[in-house]
Amino acid sequence: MRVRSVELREIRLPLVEPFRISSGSVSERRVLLAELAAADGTVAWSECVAGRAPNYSPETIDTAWWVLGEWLVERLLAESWESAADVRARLDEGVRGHRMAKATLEMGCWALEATARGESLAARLGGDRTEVATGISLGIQPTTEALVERARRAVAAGYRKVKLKIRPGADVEPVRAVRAAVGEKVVLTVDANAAYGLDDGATFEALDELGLAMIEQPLEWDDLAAHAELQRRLQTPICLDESITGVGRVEEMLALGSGRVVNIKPGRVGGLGASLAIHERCVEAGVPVWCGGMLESGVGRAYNVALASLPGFVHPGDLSPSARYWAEDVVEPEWTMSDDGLVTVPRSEPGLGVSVRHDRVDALTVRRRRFG
Ligand code: OSB
Ligand code: MG
Repeated sequence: MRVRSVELREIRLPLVEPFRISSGSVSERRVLLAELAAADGTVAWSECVAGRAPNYSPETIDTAWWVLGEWLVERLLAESWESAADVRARLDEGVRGHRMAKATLEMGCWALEATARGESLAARLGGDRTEVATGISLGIQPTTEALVERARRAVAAGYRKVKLKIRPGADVEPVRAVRAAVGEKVVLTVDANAAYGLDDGATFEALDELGLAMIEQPLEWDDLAAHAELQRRLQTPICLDESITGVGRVEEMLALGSGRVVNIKPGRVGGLGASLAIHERCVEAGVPVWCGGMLESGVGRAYNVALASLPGFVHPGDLSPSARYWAEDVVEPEWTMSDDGLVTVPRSEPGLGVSVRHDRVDALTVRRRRFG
């Protein structure tokens, strides 16, 4: 295929409530959307997961906007490709890092390819599920009571996993309170977003007693050796998020024993090709994976849901329905969840299975740039 034009846009989407993690808070999502058009007329939308601030990864929406415009789009427009699986290598030539920016185009190419072949994205990726299990990620709350209330509501709504964001000073006590409120049977996890060090031993010992399904990214985002040291001391599996930037980091994790679960976010690892490689390697090694989220709009969510339909995704994903994030999404139909925590994987139409509401996207657009 050959991509003939790319239009980048930034839209602003207010969250229904602010989302706080250990390293920062967001109340309005700045979302970079891309519209790719192929020479044969096929169109696909994709989304960049980078946020306003470099507090999760070094990338931001502004670095992505810049590197796409300066380096990446031009490269994609220059040549045709046999398979979307080949696009990443081309984007990597002479451009280090910037995985979220690269993923924007790479993922769009998978959707173009699926659409042109008349296949759903899930089918194109090799996923065979018709629905995927969903968990909720609850941000840090001002009080323990507020957190307990949200956790109770999430369990009542049917979510199959409840993940609590933690930071030093808001960890053992609120997590213990949630565990007491929801009971032993609820799958509970915590995500520190790299807020701790190996010297926080007492906190980890206490968390280790709370029956958590995993502790996500407790330590420095790029320190696999420290995670290996911590994993040796804990019963609870460590799940790596920020640390896994590609399949090479999975090899290192396995060699060092840095974790026992992997959170795959296609944006973080540079696209769907890398996600498939990580999935495959983890299945082979017996490491459970699940699909993380980055507060995506309904566009990015379509890619995550399709990916989570693969067999190695054994834990519920951070794939909440549209209404958990937005008063109104930018796609139709909006993403919904059944009352037993399942999201339907679109399989009956080619491509993403949701359409972009152009009127709404136009109204929310604060900048746009067209190439080709
Ligand atoms: O660490 O998983 C994370 C959101 C922004 C940045 C990092 C993370 C998250 C989430 C959100 O947990 C999950 C979701 O999209 O529902
Ligand atoms: Mg995380």
